[in-house]
Amino acid sequence: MSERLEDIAVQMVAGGRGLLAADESTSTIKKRFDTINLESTETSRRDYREMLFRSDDAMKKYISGVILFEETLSQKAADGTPFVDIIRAAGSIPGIKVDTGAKPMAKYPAETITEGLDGLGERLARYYEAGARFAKWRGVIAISSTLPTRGSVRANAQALARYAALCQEAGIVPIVEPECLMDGKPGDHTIDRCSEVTESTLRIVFEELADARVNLEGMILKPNMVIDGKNARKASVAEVAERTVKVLKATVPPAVPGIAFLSGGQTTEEATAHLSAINSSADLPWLVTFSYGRALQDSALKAWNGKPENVAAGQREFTHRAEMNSLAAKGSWKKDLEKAA
Ligand code: 5MM
Repeated sequence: MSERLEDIAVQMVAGGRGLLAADESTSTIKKRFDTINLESTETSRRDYREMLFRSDDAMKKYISGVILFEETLSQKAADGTPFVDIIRAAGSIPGIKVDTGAKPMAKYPAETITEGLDGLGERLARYYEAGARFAKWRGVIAISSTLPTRGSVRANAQALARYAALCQEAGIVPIVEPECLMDGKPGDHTIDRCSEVTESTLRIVFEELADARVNLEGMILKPNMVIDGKNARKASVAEVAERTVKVLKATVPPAVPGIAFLSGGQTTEEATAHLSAINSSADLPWLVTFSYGRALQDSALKAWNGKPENVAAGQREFTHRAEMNSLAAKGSWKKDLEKAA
């Protein structure tokens, strides 16, 4: 496998394959497990993730890489095989979330700044040794009638750019994730407001990436789609696709090899339908795929329900969602395929 950043970046988004975001921090995975009344322990987290990573068909055909939480990068399956080896054996690339979370931003009420830059160079060297070839950092941008502020967008964009430069020096492809929240509070913003905020955020992010001398060919962008807030009316699939493509074309240079969307609180089927419609648009200058957390995992988590006898059922659900999203990454998903399954 090539170790050039540009080649790894293309491998992450090409061929209708996409990324599995399995990097839930300990507090987020606890929330997910609460929905199935399962206690979050090192062992239950291992069992759940082993179920996903050992879904052979899904991993080989549809998943180009997995974003891991630090604990999982060095964790072993029940039989002692390192997770990194299982992921690699399926032809998929191990990656790691390296930010330490979005924290309240001083003097900016209701906004956050993502932390984790101190000592990041040394951590990246260790993650590279452990097998990670890409990383992820998520900046969170709140949307309301008065937010975000320019100060918070600028600070988050600068942190994303510093992180991306450090990754590239360490031989690791940075996933740059500026998430303009669909499901923040109050979440009643219109698609127009989302479009305006996403466009100005991406402009600032690319300014900061240029100032930080980040090589655009050796990175992946992980943006939100342009969509109504979770508590607002729902625009049609065609409108979400059209408006998302318009904003991305206005802001993302074609030198960026790939865009891998987050799902952000959309239902599993919405996230697939939107991705497929986006990929049906003409003349996209980048490869466009998924980097979903909830939209790939929700149904698998429910089917597994924390029980060893349900591993195969969980894997079937995961494989189905991965296949549907792979079709969407080629613009060829159809609703009937869901019903048929
Ligand atoms: C899987 O969730 C990721 C980690 O979240 P926390 O740091 O809060 O635990 C998250 O960053 C994720 O990678 C992206 O937001 C995409 O996930 P969704 O569920 O929005 O597709």
